[in-house]
Parts: sequence; structure tokens; C-alpha cells
Amino acid sequence: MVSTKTQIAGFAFDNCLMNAAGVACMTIEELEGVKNSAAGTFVTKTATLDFCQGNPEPRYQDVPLGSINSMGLPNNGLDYYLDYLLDLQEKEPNRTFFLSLVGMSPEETHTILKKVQESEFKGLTELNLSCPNVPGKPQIAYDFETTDRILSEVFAYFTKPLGIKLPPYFDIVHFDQAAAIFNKYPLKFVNCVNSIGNGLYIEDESVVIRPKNGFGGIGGEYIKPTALANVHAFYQRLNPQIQIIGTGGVLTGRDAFEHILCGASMVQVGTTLHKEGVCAFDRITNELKAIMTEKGYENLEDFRGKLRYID
Ligand code: RRO
Repeated sequence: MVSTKTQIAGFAFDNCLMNAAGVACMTIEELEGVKNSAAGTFVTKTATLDFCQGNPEPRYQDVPLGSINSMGLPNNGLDYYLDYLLDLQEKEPNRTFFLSLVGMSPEETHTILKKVQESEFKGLTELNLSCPNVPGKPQIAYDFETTDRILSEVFAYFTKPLGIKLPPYFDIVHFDQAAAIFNKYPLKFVNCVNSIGNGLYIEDESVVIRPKNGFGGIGGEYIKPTALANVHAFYQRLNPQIQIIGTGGVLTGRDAFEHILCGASMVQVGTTLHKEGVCAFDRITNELKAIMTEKGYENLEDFRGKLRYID
């Protein structure tokens, strides 16, 4: 029997597919939808300390080859997601879920992470270092000095399993510099990639989203080569204790297969989940299993990271 089960930080998951933060994860109702689908687990919408309204609508648009968004971190606040997760871990003690979070400032990030540290939360925490859509706030992970400082401060008190959500990098030197920083810390995973920040999509003579005069993060088919490059670049460079979650351009089982071939231990679906709903998990899982069967692979370990090069 072909299996797509996987592990992250020693936690087992029945399926390697899950939602990408931001899609189908703002409300408990949406999170339940992902939880009860073929997905192996879910991640919450990135939570800030308090409820956040986000940017004015329209702020997310599906387009033929992907999506563009400038949501601006709308979320129900940390306690909404944390209370739900604390309840869930009692009801479903054999499953593990992801909590995504970031503060509006480094100070707020520490306040949030200290609350998680002091709580009974037993799941995985994903610190989002790559939101492209809060006007006036740069993507944290493009500032290596600040990233290094935040991580050094975080690991002074945070002892639960923690990973980071990264923006795409586009230069080999940046892969080297970023990996050298991440390798200093006991991170459990890095998630590559968030949307490609600040693209512009035009229909007739107009932009398609209201905030930031139409600039927004790009997802979907457009970004698969960039996502795969980031997954593989970090797979090559990071200590083997730091696992990779692959996100970006997953429309089909073939796309998930390529992420795993590049080194991903878990694969997230964003734009396609938004377009298709949770039945996408069933379809993509079946397509991935069909490819594995045809190739004679029984589990992900048989091909993870085994991308072939041309001599
Ligand atoms: O809410 C958003 O605008 C948003 C976030 Br936090 C993120 O990490 N990535 C994205 O494309 N949009």
C-alpha cells in the first residue's frame, strides 16, 4: 500500500498535505473543514495578539494562473485560535495542529510567543516572518539582522517546537546568508515559501485589489519554480534536524511530488485550496499516490530530497 504519511518534529501525520496559512483557516468553521478533510492537519491564519480587521476589500483575487492578495493580516486574535487548539488537543489527542502567529512589532511577537510558551499548547508553532501586506512594515525575513536578533531573543525563553514561514529568496548569496542564521537555532522546520511579495495584476485598465493601489502577494502556478528553488536550496543548506515544509504552486499531485523530491516533508496548498475547496486534498493526494505507485515508491522517504542533477 502506498502511503503519504509524514512526520514533523517527531509528530506523525496521516497525510503530507495541509492548508497554507491564510487559506481556509480564519474561523473555527473553516479550520474544522480542513481538519475533517483528507488533509493531514491544518495551520491557523497567522494570529496577532488582538483581533485585526485587515485591509479594505477587495483584497484577494483569484486570477487565471494563481492569486493576488493584500489581506493585511485579518485574524481573530491569538486567544481565539489558542483556545480552540487547547480544546482540540483534549478531544483529538492523537493529532497535532499548527498555530501560525506574528506580532505587529518584535515586542508583540515576544508577548504572543510567551503566552504560547506559558499555555498548555502541545502542537507546532509557525512564526510568520514573511507577511508582505502590512503597509509600512517590511517582510521581516528580508532583514537578516532583525531576523537573527528576533530568533536569538525567542530561543532564550521558547522551548516548544517552533518553525518559521519564509518569503522567497532569489539570490544564491541570500540562501547562504539566511541558512547560516537559521542553522544557529533549534528550529524544527522552515516553511518555503510565502507569496511572492508585491506583484501587480491588471485587468483591462485597472488593478484587481483595493489596498496598496493593487500591489499584493502572488500565489499559484506563477510561483512553483521559485518555491521549489527555495525548498531545495534550504534542504541542501540546513542542518538535517531542520525539516522543510514546501508551499507554493501546488495544483496537482505532480506539484506535491516535486516539492517532496526537492526535500519537503510536508506540502501546503494555498491558492488551489481557495479556488477548489477542501476536496482539493482528496484529488491531490490521489494524484500523488498514483505517481508513487507508477514509480514503485511506497512512502515519501523513498524519494524525498532525491532530486537528480545532470553531471
Ligand atoms: O494577511 C496577509 O495579507 C498575508 C499574510 Br499575513 C501572509 O503571510 N502572506 C500573504 O500572502 N498575505
